[in-house]
Amino acid sequence: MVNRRIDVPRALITGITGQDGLYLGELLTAKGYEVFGLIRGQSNPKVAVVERLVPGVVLLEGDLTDLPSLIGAVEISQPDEVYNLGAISFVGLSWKQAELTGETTGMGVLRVLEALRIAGGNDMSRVRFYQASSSEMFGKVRETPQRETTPFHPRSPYGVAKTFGHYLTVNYRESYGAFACSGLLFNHESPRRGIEFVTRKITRAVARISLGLQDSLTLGNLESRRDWGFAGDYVEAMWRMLQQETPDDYVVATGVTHSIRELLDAAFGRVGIGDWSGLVKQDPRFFRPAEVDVLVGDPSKAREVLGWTPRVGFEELIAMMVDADLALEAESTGKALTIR
Ligand code: NDP
Ligand code: GDR
Repeated sequence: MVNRRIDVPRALITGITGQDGLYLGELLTAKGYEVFGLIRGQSNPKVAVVERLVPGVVLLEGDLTDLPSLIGAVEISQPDEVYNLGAISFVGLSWKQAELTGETTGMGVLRVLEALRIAGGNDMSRVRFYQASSSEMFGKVRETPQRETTPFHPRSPYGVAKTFGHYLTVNYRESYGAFACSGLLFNHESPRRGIEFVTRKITRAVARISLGLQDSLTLGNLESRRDWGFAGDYVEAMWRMLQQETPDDYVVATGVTHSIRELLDAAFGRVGIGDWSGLVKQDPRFFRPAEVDVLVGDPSKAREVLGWTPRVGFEELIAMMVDADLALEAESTGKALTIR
């Protein structure tokens, strides 16, 4: 039984154990929210991390593939705001587990929206909803930079599932008057990024190579370009979307694009290695069946309407990640890695 506080706003976050969930939980706690987080599995090892970083968080058991558990989470938390961050979020995995990606990343959005509709007795006007949409929906881009009106052409099962979730969010806004917003967020990173993603894979390897713990790094396509920002900045944009008078969709990006090669320059440069060519290998198993070659977002609308601008630039972001991995590797050599 949860003893609800009645004097503060309440937020329910799916995906609270992920990179963005942790930053958002911290942000909302600092703003005085009572934070509820959906947690999945029989014994989720990330519970301790969430409870340490988001003090006072109330964790509710549930899964995006299980509608009754979502209805239960909504009924218990009675949220003012719901942030749907939960997903299979790794694009590479989405080809290998396409059905699960569809169920979680796509149908999961439907289930959260239905949980809100059912728990609200068909009244969706009271709760504000944020959907974590993605620049991967642009895929094979037809306009540069990408903005809210740019047509979608997703290139992976993940991108297709996110596109379903995006249109569903728009549809529930139009069908039921839901205060539902879709954030079209470009890549955002941090020391809390999962090690499967290319930024963290590189910064971790650079730290380990410079400490003599690893000889080389194996990657896939070095030519693709992404618009990389700092996750701590991006969760602020999510919150701002739900504080507006009317719901809408926003691109959140830095407006600057870099290649994987430039990422390697920045990361190896941080530890004083100028020529990394002998340290980086390529392997076909890290190439994707269909690639998104170049992404760069136009954040004008977020800047003008939300008053949002990114604070951390590319070089600073990569330096922050390399430094954090150096500290982590030095501290935990020989032990299992932990999320900070
Ligand atoms: P992470 O991969 O770090 O976190 C994903 C979260 O989803 C985890 O908390 C995970 O829980 C949870 N999850 C996975 N499957 C389920 C399920 N079946 N039921 C409930 N929860 C589940 O992602 P990020 O924090 O980086 O991203 C947050 C969201 O934003 C995602 O939806 C992602 O697709 C989207 N996005 C991310 C961008 C980025 O650059 N980071 C850019 C644009 C969109 P567990 O820990 O238990 O596995
Ligand atoms: P992305 O991020 O697919 O953009 O999705 P990721 O870091 O996985 O890939 C970025 C680019 O790097 C290339 N690449 C490699 N990628 C990985 N992971 N591992 C490698 O070894 C490697 N070598 C080259 C990829 O081909 C790609 O071009 C992220 C996720 O957070 C999504 O959930 C989110 O929606 C989008 O960002 C915006």
